[in-house]
Amino acid sequence: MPVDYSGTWDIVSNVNFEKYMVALGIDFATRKIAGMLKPQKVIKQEGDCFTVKTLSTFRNYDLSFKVGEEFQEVTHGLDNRTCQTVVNWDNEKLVCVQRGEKKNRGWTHWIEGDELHLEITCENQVCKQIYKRTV
Ligand code: 1AG
Repeated sequence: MPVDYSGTWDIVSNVNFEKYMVALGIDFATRKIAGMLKPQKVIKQEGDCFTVKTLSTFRNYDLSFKVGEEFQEVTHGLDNRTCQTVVNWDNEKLVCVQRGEKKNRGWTHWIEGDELHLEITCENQVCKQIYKRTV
C-alpha cells in the first residue's frame, strides 16, 4: 500500500520552533504568540497532488503542490519570503527544498504509525514536530 498522508493531524510536540523562527527572522512578539499555538495539519493527497493546510487560532498557512514540480512559494503570514520550492519523494518521505534568500531551507514529512512527523530546517536550525491523527 502506498503511503497516504490525507487526514487531520493535531500537534503533540514541537521542539526548537523558537530557534527556527529566529533563523527565519521572525520578530519577538510574533514568536511569542506563534510559540503558544497548537497547530493542526489538514492534508489532502490525490496521488502526487497535495494540499497541506496548517491551521491555528492566529494564522493559517496553505500550500498546494505536485510532487516533482517546482513552483514559486510565497510564505504569506509566516516570513513573507518568496522561494523556488520543490517537493520530492524519498521512498515514503516527502522532502521539500525551499530555495531563496535563506540557506538550507526546507522540510521533510513522514508517517510513523499514527503519527505525522515534520522536520523544518532553516540555516543551522531544525525544528521537529509530531502530529497525531484526530479521532
Ligand atoms: C510548513 O510546514 C510550515 C508551516 O511549511 C508553518 C510552520 C511554521 C511557521 C514558520 C515561521 C513562523 C512565522 C510566523 C509565525 C506566525 C504564525 C504561525 C502559524 C503557523 C502555525 C505554527 C511544511 C508543510 C506544509 O507542512 O507547509
